[in-house]
Amino acid sequence: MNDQPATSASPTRAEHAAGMAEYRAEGARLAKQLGNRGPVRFDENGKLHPDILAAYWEKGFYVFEGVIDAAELEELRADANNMIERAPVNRDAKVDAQGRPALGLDFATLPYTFIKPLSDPWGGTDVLGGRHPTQMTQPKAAEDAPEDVLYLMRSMCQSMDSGLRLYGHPQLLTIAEGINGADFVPFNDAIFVKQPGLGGSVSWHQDGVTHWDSPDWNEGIHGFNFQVQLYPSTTGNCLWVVPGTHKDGRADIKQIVADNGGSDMLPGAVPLTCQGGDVTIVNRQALHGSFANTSPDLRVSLTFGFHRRASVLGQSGALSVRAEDVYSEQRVFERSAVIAVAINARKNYHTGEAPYHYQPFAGLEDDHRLTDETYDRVIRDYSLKDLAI
Ligand SMILES: O=C(O)CCC(=O)C(=O)O
Repeated sequence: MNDQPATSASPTRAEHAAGMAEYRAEGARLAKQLGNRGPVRFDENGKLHPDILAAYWEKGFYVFEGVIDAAELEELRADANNMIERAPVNRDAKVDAQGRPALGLDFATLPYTFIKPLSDPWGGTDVLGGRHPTQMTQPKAAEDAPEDVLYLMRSMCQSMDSGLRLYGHPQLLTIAEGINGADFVPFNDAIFVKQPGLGGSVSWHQDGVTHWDSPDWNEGIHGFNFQVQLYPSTTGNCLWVVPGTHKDGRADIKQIVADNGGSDMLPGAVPLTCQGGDVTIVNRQALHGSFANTSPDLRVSLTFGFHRRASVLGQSGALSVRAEDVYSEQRVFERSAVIAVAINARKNYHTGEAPYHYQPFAGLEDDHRLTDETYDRVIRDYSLKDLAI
């Protein structure tokens, strides 16, 4: 990581926010013209509506309004807040702010990542396959800002009961099926926490790293990510996307930033503003990023992705997965089992809702009920089996 404190040349929080005001307004104006937001709609067969699919494939992202109802949103907020409160007090600590053992000390990998306030930890580094080649503006934090702030929280299906149930949400899984086919498989999950005046940036990047030079390359080959927004996400704290870039192959980000006079305010980018309970999908090949949160608003985004099975099978570990891992049939089955257990966890809780039928586990539902045994076998440390490409 490269989360060094800002220098004396860095803007203050107020200067950063003011310097972006015009860009934000222009982005919001462009976003309104795109026609890729609204409630989720399905066709007469219960499949994702073709008009939504067409808009997604054209723009590379879609904003679904009001997918998560108020009761579920409250549960997700409560569980995410619990996870935040139970984080270690800093990156080296073992206890939370109240002196309790931090959550996740017994996980194979600690589920928290910390950074310096308002920093860009990945920009201009080799981490995550070097996919963030330029660094964002890192404004100066306030004098009284903490040393370390939370950036990412992982393993939501293990850390949050409501997170496991969300992973089995029938509408979200129907969207995943519409994009990646009925035999779709999981990627990973991470919760981005952008605290007001403290949250760091995520430098401009494209997510995928495996298939850029593949003879079968196409606009859907690296899958997509959901983001479930727990709070309103604004032009001051949200994710930004350059529409249509998922179709163009690997972007020369260094050149794009250089052509923009070195500024990280890339032309044509649009903000994915949302209300709490809205859900976005972003193609993992789209050029996207987010700025340091110099706004007064918190953003918490539950982020989890899905792939086409064919994109993953036989590939090797990438991004935060060990390069020596191979995505065999067995590995794909074991990671996909999290979906099957999540569907059952949701069915037990939301008894009036029709559960999603996950084709790869047809006939195997009884082996994937949520029990102590399946928890240990499937959910515990499931992120070690992530399928990153
Ligand atoms: O939500 C953010 O700020 C960044 C998300 C992102 O870059 C990603 O999911 O790849």
